[in-house]
Amino acid sequence: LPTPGTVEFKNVTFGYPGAEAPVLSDISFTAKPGQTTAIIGSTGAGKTTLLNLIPRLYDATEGEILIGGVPLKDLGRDTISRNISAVPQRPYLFSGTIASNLRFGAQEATEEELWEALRVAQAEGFVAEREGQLDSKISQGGTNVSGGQRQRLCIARALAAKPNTYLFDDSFSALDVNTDAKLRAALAEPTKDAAVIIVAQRVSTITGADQILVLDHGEIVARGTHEQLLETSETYQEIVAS
Ligand code: DCP
Ligand code: MG
Repeated sequence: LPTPGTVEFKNVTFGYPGAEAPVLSDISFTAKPGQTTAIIGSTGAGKTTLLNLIPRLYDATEGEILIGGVPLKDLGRDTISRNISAVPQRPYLFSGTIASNLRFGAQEATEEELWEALRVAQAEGFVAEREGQLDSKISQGGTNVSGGQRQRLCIARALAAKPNTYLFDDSFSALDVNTDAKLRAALAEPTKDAAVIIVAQRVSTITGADQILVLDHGEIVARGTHEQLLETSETYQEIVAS
């Protein structure tokens, strides 16, 4: 695999096809390997849209996104999907076993590696309790596991692929505060060389982030660490207070 995955947005503007106003305006930031970049902002601010541009679900209308210094459009779909694990806001499991769901994007992963990914994702316990364990069946859409379990299985799937860029879209908000904290602590080791971008609802999820981007109506209105933003950003103070 190429490039440690520095993700760089350079003056990115994006509007959905057919829409009048852009959803993202002039977005610039760098997410470095070994660091966590958090994105916070109210519903509809454009957080999911921003993340979705990275694996090229859509292409920027203006500006450029680079990974490891290479423009996305020169990287190729295969390289992009091998290097990026994205946990979507509504994570999806398909009909099959737990193992086959986890091996999506990590065909070679051994059972030991799958268990390790489950351990980090705080999903080891409930998988161990299921009859058949890794071979237990998941129904289409994952309707036979709870929402929080589905979310953790999708986090385990992302980890099993061992990418150099992780995108977590609101992946921790369905977890209780305790599990959220444990999971993020466990993530530190396996993601230590990766660029991690986290969209969060809860401020407590991201207080330790290396940089926080405050997104409002498609614009970055403030950026900094938690401590810096508490001093400089009214929008951030409002989010903290809410
Ligand atoms: N939008 C759109 N077409 C889509 C998806 C979104 O027109 N296929 C619009 C709806 C919002 C804006 O884009 O006005 C931003 O949507 P996002 O899903 O990116 O917003 P967030 O992820 O920030 O919102 P939430 O916190 O609710 O997930
Ligand atoms: Mg969203």
